Amino acid sequence: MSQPLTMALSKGRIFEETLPLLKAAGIVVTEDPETSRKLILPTNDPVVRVIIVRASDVPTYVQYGAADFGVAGKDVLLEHGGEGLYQPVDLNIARCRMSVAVSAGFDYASAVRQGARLRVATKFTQTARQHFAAKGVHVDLIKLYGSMELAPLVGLSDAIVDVVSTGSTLRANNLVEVEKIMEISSRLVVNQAAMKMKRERLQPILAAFERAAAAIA
Ligand code: PRT
Ligand code: MG
Repeated sequence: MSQPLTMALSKGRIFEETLPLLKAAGIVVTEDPETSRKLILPTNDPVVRVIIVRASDVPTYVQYGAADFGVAGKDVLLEHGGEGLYQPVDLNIARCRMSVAVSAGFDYASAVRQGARLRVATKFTQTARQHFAAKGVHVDLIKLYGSMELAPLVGLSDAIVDVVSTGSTLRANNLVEVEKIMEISSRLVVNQAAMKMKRERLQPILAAFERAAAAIA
């Protein structure tokens, strides 16, 4: 008797970088989410399927057991809170850093020193709140859902908190990275009930992911 398994992934870099890990576990996704309109993708293993969701929705699907496991960035997991999830493996994929950036002319050091209220635009309000609270800096957080780089350019905020990889988006918009908050990579997340009930099916996949991830590190 084989238990069906559902894995939640987002399109783009997480899907692309998870494919080799799946391959190490003997799983091949047989449709391409970039060209298929299907949200449920089959694999070569009749009991394993992949659902395609927004990156920030992966923890929610796994938390409620709509997916048994999935892959999510640490940035997304910190905002979600991790309730109902095991995070057994750091996959070392989709690596980037969470940073503070400001307009090239803005004197961040004095703004922070003088104890003025800093206006910070971000999608990552939990992470930003914690970071500035730990520094004792007063902030007004402005929640955005994307294109954070625009906010300082049009006077919506003094600073942004965003993930950065090459830094070319910041440079293209005349922004400067003034503080690194943390390194980010993607984690395997597993529903806590599934970890117990479907352990037999999940364990070999987790082990293969762990071995493949160690090889990337
Ligand atoms: O796109 P959507 O709104 O659905 O969600 P998302 O942007 O969170 O999804 P996606 O697929 O873009 O990112 C998934 C995960 O990849 C994130 O949760 C991060 O953990 C990780 N990751 C790694 C990144 C980046 N690198 C990255 N560069 N996520 C986003 N970016 C953005 C960055 O914010 C910048 O605006 O890409 C842009 C270009 O970055 P530079 O520095 O290379 O120019
Ligand atoms: Mg994106």
